Amino acid sequence: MVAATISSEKIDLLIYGPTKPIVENGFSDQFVLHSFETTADLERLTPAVAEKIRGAAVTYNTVRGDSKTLARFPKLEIVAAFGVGYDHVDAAYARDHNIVVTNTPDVLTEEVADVAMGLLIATLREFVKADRYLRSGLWMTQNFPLSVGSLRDRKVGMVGMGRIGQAIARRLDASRVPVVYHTRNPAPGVSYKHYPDLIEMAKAVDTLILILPGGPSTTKMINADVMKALGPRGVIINVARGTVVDEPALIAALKSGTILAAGLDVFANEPTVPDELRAMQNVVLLPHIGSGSVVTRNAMDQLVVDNLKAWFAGKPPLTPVAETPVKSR
Ligand code: A2R
Repeated sequence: MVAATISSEKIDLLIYGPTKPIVENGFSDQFVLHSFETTADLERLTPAVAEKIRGAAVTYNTVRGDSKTLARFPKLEIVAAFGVGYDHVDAAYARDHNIVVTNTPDVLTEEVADVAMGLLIATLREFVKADRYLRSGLWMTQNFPLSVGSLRDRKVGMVGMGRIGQAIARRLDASRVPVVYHTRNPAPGVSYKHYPDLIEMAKAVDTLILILPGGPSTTKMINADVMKALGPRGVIINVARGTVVDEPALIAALKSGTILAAGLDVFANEPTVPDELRAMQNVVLLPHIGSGSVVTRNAMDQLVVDNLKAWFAGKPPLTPVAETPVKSR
């Protein structure tokens, strides 16, 4: 792939997804922005405009850069996706059609790791239940029951040991919690024990933290067999993608006591969360807030803008995804 050269011509960009001030205000008048907030809105796009689009920002995963959508833009050179996970953009199609895809790694790593750690402790020590207990006035009559869960007697198996996985593992180190991990290949420079086999790791630990990409290679990999191997003290924390977990199997395992509890920031069919999960006491449920602070979301929006600007200034994009590497101009 060759980066575009600088030209005096106006550059037409598609801005697809929720409105973001940093994106809307981030481009000079060399660019013409065509903004569409939702999939339904995009139907208003005329073929004449589609024909001119050379770059696209996909500003949230509520809209999809699937092959059908990307195919509408014959001159498309680059898709800048918001988020580190980009399973909502068809990177294989982009690669095959000479389109670069970028994501927003690194700027959210520590934020998501903070949320993973907070969710783990909230799940084990039952913070949400304790908050409700206090507000209801019950503390006036008796102390909150001791929590069955604790970080003190746990061993964590990380599923995924990339940028965010390593940031979570550092926090677990600081908390004196033993860590092992499962990935397809041992992570370079990582000294924790590596398990090539997920079931073997699940048998050896009592807690799984999921922090790996969504998509076909990971769909429902946390299934009933993994939960059974984890056992009745088992706790699952998911800050990856809802698709990674077999959600009906998780509900069944939580109900039957096959595992103890779960902390979930992501769901299979967001924003719809199964009523059965919502009714359970042994789960903590968050509305996909992993990177969701003002400071981190601003940094992610800025990286979307900076990738597009770099490309149209004739430079390599800052953070191309693995499927569409661009190493030099
Ligand atoms: O399998 P490897 O050796 O490529 O290790 C990567 C692991 N991973 C997998 N592990 C097991 N089975 C798979 N099929 C599989 N596919 C990928 O996930 C690596 O250790 C980790 C991904 O690390 P990074 O690319 O550095 O991503 P980062 O920044 O840590 O974010 C992870 C995910 C995102 O893709 C979103 O789904 C979520 O966190 O926010």
